[in-house]
Amino acid sequence: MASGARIGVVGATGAVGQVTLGLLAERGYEEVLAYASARSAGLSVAFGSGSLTVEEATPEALASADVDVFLFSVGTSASLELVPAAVGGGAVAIDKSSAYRLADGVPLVVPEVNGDRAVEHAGILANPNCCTIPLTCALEPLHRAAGLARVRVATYQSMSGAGARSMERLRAQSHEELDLLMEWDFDGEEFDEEEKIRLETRKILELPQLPIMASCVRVPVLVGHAETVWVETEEPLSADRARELLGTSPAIELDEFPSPGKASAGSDRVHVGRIRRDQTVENGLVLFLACDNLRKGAALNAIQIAELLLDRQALAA
Ligand code: 2RA
Repeated sequence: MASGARIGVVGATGAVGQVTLGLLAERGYEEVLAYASARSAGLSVAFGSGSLTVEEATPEALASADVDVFLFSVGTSASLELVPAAVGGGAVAIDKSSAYRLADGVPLVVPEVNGDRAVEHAGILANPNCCTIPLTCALEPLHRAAGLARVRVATYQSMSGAGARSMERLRAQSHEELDLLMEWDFDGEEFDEEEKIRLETRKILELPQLPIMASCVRVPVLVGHAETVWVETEEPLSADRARELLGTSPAIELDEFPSPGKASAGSDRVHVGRIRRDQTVENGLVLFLACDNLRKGAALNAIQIAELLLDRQALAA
């Protein structure tokens, strides 16, 4: 049983780390260790009805931890330093930063979309960006039915995507101060967030040439990312058939008017609705989706990847 495994949560005091601990407790994991930077070492974090003491995440501590799976939700540079140490100690690392997502030999996994790829790891697996995960959940059934020819996406991303401190900042703001933000790294044309959505979607769907453009903004919402998606397919696909296909996907919940509020109220699925014909192109559909970026967009997806591997190990034992 997966819940008998020993799990290390690195970045346990952050927004995603805390959701990860909550989900592990809900799923019955008992052997869980919490790690964070030196600044947070010694703090207590809630775990189920009790708490865990946070240990400092050093390469030495992770290498000697006797853990089956580490779930990393730290920044890219910390992942680059710590993940190899964790793997060197014999654990599998599931990393939520962008450090390894596009690396050859590192599966980039959304279990409902390309779960079969998880077994191809050499110690490290990557969890996609919190917009890529729901996007690929919606695109994959459409691709299987009619082939994707082109994708355009506009995102409306919540403050929790920028971390716990940004959530605090939003809570402290007056209504007059609220605004859209575009604070990702900018190369003069595109935000790195937009490039991540393109490159990760291509890798997950195994469509290296897929024409795909994203335009991202952050909105004054605490939790829950939303996206408008314009899809062109190679073969005709009616909105009714698309709705039927999406409705049978285990990752998706159909909703007439999806919203971050509904998607983040404890929902583990990607909420998809407003599925309609795109009247501007021949084989086009438009849909709207919302997803809890801390759960399915991050913590839950990583735990589901871990469980794919742990369940497989248990079956083989
Ligand atoms: C964001 N994708 O919402 C990121 C989360 N790390 O900005």
